Amino acid sequence: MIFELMASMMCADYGHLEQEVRNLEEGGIDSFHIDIMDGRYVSNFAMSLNDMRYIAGATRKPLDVHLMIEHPNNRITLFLKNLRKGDTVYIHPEAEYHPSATLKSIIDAGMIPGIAINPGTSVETVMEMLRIVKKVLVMSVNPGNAGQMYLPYVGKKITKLLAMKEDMDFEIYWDGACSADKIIDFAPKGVKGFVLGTTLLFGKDKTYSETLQNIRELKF
Ligand code: S6P
Ligand code: MG
Repeated sequence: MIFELMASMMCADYGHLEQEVRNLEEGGIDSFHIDIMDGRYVSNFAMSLNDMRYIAGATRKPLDVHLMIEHPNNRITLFLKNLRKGDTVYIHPEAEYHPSATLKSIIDAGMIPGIAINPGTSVETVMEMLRIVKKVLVMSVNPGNAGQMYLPYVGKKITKLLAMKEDMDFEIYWDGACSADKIIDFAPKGVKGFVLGTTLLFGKDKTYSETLQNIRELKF
């Protein structure tokens, strides 16, 4: 079964960031998930523009930039000019007055446009944007922190999105508390990729190569 695995880099060891990138690449990670937080849209500060720039320079793999910031349009060029064509940029629609205009800037810069949907956000409220974006990042925890508990009511929303994705031409990605049983359950249904953080990948007694290989060998 083909699905993508992204490493949530806010969970990495910043004392050895370049080595972390190398080890994840060697393990076969598909892309690097960059959680940018401004302390306003979410209460936490996670990665910064500099962190993103550093990782962009340390790898040729795609970046998956998740903007948890207020009014991303005010700052979008700062991010876009440090990314490569084919990288993904997710915004949270409720953080912007005119989210479709911000998505257009992302598209015009050659990046893949995405929206991130919070656990409490209904599909109905982002319906029009589903026709603009190529990726929908479904948050299965509230944004702001790694290491939270999965919120089970999100499963029904994924089922709803799965029924719409062909017609509206987008792919679904999972972010938050991703465990092996979630991949076993949702990859065969059509969820295209999974962000891996502390639940499955970081801070374990296995190497990244071992963990990623175990995931690739899951029985469906
Ligand atoms: C949360 C952020 C996520 C987390 C990821 C961590 O605001 O968007 O990308 O970093 O969920 O994974 P885990 O397994 O620790 O929840
Ligand atoms: Mg994220």
